[in-house]
Amino acid sequence: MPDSTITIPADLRRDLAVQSVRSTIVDVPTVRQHKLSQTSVAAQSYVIVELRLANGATGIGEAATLGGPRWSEESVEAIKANIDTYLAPALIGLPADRFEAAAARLDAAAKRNNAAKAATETALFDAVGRTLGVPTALLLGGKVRDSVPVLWTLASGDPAQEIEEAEGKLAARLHDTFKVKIGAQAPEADLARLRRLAGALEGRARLIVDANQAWDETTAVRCLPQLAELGIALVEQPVPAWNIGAMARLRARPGTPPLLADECVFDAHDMLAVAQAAAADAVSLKLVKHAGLLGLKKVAAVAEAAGIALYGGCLLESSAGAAAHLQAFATVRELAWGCEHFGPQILVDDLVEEPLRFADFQVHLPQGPGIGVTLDQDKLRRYARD
Ligand code: MUC
Ligand code: MG
Repeated sequence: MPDSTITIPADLRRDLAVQSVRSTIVDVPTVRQHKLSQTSVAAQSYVIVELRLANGATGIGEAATLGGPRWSEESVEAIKANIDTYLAPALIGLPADRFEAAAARLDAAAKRNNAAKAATETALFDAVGRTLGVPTALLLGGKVRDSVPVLWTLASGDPAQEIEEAEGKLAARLHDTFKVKIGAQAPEADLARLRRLAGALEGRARLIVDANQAWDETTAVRCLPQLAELGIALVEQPVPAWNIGAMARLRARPGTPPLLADECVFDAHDMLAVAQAAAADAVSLKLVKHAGLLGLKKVAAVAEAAGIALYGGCLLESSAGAAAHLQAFATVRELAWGCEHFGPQILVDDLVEEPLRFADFQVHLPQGPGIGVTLDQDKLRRYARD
């Protein structure tokens, strides 16, 4: 056997030991109010994780939240406390390339806390990628695409403003699919709003909706056929996360549009339960739910095995969090519904040196090692919470 032409430093293992982990809460204002059924935000709050290896390489990760512990149970304050007190100490000294072992240590150190774990695990992948000079996608199976179709979310609740916003995105060739957040008002008011949007954008844009668990089954039975008549292509989490049975019954009714599982699928066990109940047509993949890149790929694998389509979800991450998602989304064979990583564009400012590139209705996988973006330390200081 000839010698390998790749030089692997003899002391790589020792060099990869996790030396330190730092977490910082940041608050970045959004360009407009973003209203969901359960919360409304004018600023996005993240925990940025910076992890340093013995070899001097650093890696970053981002944990996104939406309006405090309302979208899920994690708040930035809790995420930071749990990273500092439990998750970081569990990784110190571990060679950073032992991703599965690291995930097991994080699971032993804390129950759930999936956003906190995801940010910490992402920083491991970033640091190892930077050490080896390879993108995170390579460590996850290798990329099958360089860009992903990306939608924009309409969530001001004011249809006139939403039509104007959508027109701007279409004209700039940024987005031609729009997700409308519903459930903050009565279903009839949302249906009237959607009627206006569908009429104004007919033939030029695709619409999907996200109710964020707002409806009960009876409301969903009444409203889903009306959404289908309006041409809504996909309905995300219409009923509470616990009610997988309702999702399955709704899905079996004629006239129901395809259903997208979001809050009802956190880990691979949840995905299996949804698959066994035939409760969804597609699943939204998010690092904050799946506890990291490995967890995301496991959920994706269970969905693929059940014939459930994949959708690249977000929690309004900055380019840092969005880049990590793209590294994973680039590696799944089919991403039938594209992704929704418009987060970097709804912030007044980004947290990285070179924000993600949006063009021709796609968001592009950043080039370079690790997650492909570098934290801007000035921005980190500017938006850090005192
Ligand atoms: C969600 O539930 O999908 C993602 C985009 C958005 O507007 O809200 C989030 C969370
Ligand atoms: Mg959702």
